[in-house]
Amino acid sequence: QSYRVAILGATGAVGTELLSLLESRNFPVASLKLLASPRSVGKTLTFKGEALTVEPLSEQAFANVDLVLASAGGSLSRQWAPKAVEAGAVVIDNSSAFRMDSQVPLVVPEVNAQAAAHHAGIIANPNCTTILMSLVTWPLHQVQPIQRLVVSTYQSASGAGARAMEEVKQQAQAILNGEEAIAEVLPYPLAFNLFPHNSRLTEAGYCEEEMKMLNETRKIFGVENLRITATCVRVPVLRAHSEAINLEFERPFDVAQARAILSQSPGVRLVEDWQANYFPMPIEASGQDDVLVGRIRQDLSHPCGLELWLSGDQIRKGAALNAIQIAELLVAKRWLAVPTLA
Ligand code: A2P
Ligand code: 11C
Repeated sequence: QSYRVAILGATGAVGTELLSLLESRNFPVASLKLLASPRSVGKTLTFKGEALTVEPLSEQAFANVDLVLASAGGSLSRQWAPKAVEAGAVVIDNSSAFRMDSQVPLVVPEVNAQAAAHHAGIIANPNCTTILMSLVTWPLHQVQPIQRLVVSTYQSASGAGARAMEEVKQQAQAILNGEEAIAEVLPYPLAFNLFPHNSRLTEAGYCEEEMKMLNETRKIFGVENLRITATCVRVPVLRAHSEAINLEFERPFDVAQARAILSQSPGVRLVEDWQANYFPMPIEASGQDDVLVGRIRQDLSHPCGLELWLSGDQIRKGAALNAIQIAELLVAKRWLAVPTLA
């Protein structure tokens, strides 16, 4: 069996990766519709050697579509995902619009695949930093429940979209030419700089990106009161995010055991050469499916603490790959249907 697929936001950083993963992973595509803004309508993108023309969003766009992969931002998802479901499609949504909705499963297939069984047409793809962190910490949490998690992120420009990636390159070029770096997409120049994450600040003093890490991890793990805190920072890297994670357990977690567990965990690759001081780096994580983890060590400030470091491709496992894995899961389990009301 094959499926009629639409990509909403097909021309974006995540959209183009969705297109290429549908092809490289041989997803059973019967037909493919590419949707983007009026700016891109008429452009062509290639799928399996065939040029497909980008179409506009419209009331009719989701007719005769089984699966929508949405990555055009929260407000468009909020507006269009319910219409797509009404038209009979299942939506895998990469935006934050529905993630905390109790009717909407929030899924990292290696962690909580079963949650996807109970959807009402929309399944949410978590925030990228949250996906990378949960993939790496879940296997340890299975052995000993995490008591407290402290994370600091080093987030690439790609998290702010294709235009932000272009902007940071132009800024670097400008600075090398002795010119002024201009910031239009991101709030400040990112080249040769960094700044606390550019999402809106909440009253508690955390930005939205940090709150997403807290709330989404609790939902994915199914641990409502998980003690977790985050500091998110944008760094001048193009497409892979990195994270420094401190975990506290009830009892000491043997470092060799943690290493053995992570070297066998799905979607994770252990990258550690202590002699060479060689550990995960965003340039090496870019374009990779696996999240790279390493620098696993005992926290010297706490007998039950563990430190680790990861780098993962924000556009792949942080977004498009996770969404495609959810789609593959729905196909394999025969969950790719909008439930009808009895
Ligand atoms: P476009 O390329 O035509 O602007 P990114 O996250 O990389 O910035 O990508 C955002 C995606 O969402 C792009 O494909 C973009 O299309 C699409 N998009 C933005 N605004 C709209 C809109 N009003 N209608 C449909 N798609 C949109
Ligand atoms: C970033 N993670 O790097 C963000 C972008 O909730 O999907 C994606 C925000 C989200 O800026």
